[in-house]
Amino acid sequence: MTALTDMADLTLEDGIAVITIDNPPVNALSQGVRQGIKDGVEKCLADNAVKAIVLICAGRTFIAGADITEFGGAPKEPGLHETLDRMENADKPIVAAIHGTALGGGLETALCCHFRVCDSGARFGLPEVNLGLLPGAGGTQRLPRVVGAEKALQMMTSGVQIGAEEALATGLVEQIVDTDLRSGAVAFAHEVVASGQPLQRIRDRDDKLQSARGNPGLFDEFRKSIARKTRGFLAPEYNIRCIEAAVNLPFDEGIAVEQKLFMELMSGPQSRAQQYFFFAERQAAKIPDVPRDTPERPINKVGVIGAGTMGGGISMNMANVGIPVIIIETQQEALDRGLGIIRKNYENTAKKGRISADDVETRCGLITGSLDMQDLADCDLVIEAVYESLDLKKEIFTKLDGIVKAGAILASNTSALDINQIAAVTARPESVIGLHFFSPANVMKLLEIVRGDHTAKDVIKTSMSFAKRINKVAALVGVCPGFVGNRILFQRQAQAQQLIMEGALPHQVDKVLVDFGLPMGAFQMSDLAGLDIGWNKQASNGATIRDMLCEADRRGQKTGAGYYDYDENRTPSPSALVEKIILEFSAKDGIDRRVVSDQEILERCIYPMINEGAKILEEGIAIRASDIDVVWVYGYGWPLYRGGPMHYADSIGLDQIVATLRKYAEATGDATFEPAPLMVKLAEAGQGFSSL
Ligand code: 3H9
Repeated sequence: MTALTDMADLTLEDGIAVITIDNPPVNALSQGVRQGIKDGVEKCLADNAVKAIVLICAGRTFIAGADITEFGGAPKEPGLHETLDRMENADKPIVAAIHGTALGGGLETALCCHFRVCDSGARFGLPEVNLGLLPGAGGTQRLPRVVGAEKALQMMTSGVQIGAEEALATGLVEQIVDTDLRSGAVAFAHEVVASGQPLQRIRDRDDKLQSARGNPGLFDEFRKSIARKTRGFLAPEYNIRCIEAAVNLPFDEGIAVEQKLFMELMSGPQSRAQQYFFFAERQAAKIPDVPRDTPERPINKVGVIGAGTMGGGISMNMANVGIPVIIIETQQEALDRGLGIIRKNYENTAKKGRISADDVETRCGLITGSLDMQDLADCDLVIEAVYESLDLKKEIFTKLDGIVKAGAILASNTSALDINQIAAVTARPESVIGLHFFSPANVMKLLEIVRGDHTAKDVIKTSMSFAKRINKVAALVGVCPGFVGNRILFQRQAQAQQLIMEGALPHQVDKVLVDFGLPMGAFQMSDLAGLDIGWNKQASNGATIRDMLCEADRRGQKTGAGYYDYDENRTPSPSALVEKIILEFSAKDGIDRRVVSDQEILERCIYPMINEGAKILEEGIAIRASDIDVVWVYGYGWPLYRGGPMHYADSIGLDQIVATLRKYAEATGDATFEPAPLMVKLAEAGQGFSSL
């Protein structure tokens, strides 16, 4: 064996050279890998004893892409293009042997080999779009030449992966090896040599592009089909343009289009934000005082208290990954309704073809119901998901403590209440934690995990791993009203209310927020959640706009009216009645209404959120600024291409945020605009949250 670099080595046996990449954890195409491949190929081409080359990876996966940590730095020789050109132009066959995930630059590397074999678990994808990019090493021109423009459009605009069988069917791989991958690939290389077959260079093919050439509407139809999902993102459109170039231009011209668009994306703010977020998400899994090797408690059975919208959604998460769940309700009718809704949800998913009819039965079979809390005795984790009443939650936890086996974790899905007070009613506060799911709980990716004063480290570790197991992204936060997500949301909602008193109307505020990239505005969100959350009919005396709307039975979407009027399809339209109520309120408070600009709406809704984020950091409620961004992207649909509120603040400059907050503090006299000391300190030092 010859070491090529510290990330690659070469062996030669019976005429077949094997270049092995070893760059844990994911064999990214770091400088040492590129150098190793290039040097290895050149060595083999110069050596008459070598008849063919196999490119394989050690560890858990084939090359999973370019090394993202190298992005933005000075280019390091050799470049990926140069390396891949050397491979594709080689006059000896090169066979890629693929296991794990061949992604991004990894798949592009494989596409520059002359043949590809894989094991049965291999997966393939060009996920650059998720980093705000497009495949920049020829992938945009080569993938459509292998799988066709239609499939390439789908893969490159979503980043979706395909498995080995599909790769074989589309011609992306020549063979699935069912023995040891390395020996299978070497045997394949021997066959290629023996047959004397010509080397296949994907750049020279265009048979798979013919159907797209005969279908001029293909691209615009495709654009329409993804418009809603990709609103605001640049990269999907740029990927499409590259595939159009692959279809309509010669290979080298297509590569030139790819290069130009790649550089544009790479130097733009969207990709910077999306790359930042890639690492933010992974960073969130790391808890400084809870080491990786902290033991975990086994979770084989889960109990959920409450069969309402949240309880039902939460339960589906477990059933989706094969964990049995028991749901507890107080009334048979409520239990039946909850179980019925779960079944309906699954049936709807099956109708869309996303799961099979068998899956519906399997998942529903994993969810049972009971009216008896004693049935929770053997659960490893119990998640309470009843309405937000501290007294009720305390009562439930007192009971649970006497029923559930020792060592079990007791969790509350509260979105704002004090976990410490809930834990204090039990004899095992170390086993109590907050698991805050976001609605719809079976869809939203975020799990805010709330650590109480006494929560044990193994309970935190178990909860973080459990989140991953049920396909959630977890962010660990501390106890304060509203934790990280809702505490920041309260600021925005309060400003939205204030803005409509001063002169804006709900639809104007919402439009600004939606144009910014959020999935819905402040008032649309209130209508969706229900204006009567926390509203008390008996105590209501028309003191707020919300009171007035609830008293008029305008309690949100569910009653067909709230801040907006809704038609039978729940399409909102501005309400003349609501406008009248708002105007009366302004008059009553002696406010002289004025025209509020869109810029003021944006700054007054968003900057106090950033300010609250800074306070949250100061208080140690969040571990890192990037964790706050994870909460807002996955819990509230903050546009990924803006990275999250804290990254957004850094991209604008904290000095500017501080100055703007001070301007509003002075103009309104509202102390919430006073910038947090931490932010002032960073701004004065010319730094951002990312420097913390
Ligand atoms: C590209 O290829 C551009 C080219 O087209 C053009 C170039 C000219 N680089 O996710 P995990 C780290 S763009 C550097 O927890 P999993 C990650 O940060 C790239 N580091 O594991 C983490 O570090 P740590 C296109 C990377 O098993 C560790 O590896 N490719 C990279 O759940 C484990 O990661 C992609 O976008 C990287 N490329 O999932 C693929 N990838 O332990 C991105 C990972 O310190 N990667 N790391 O926190 C993935 O999707 C997943 O990591 C993968 C494994 C599915 C591979």
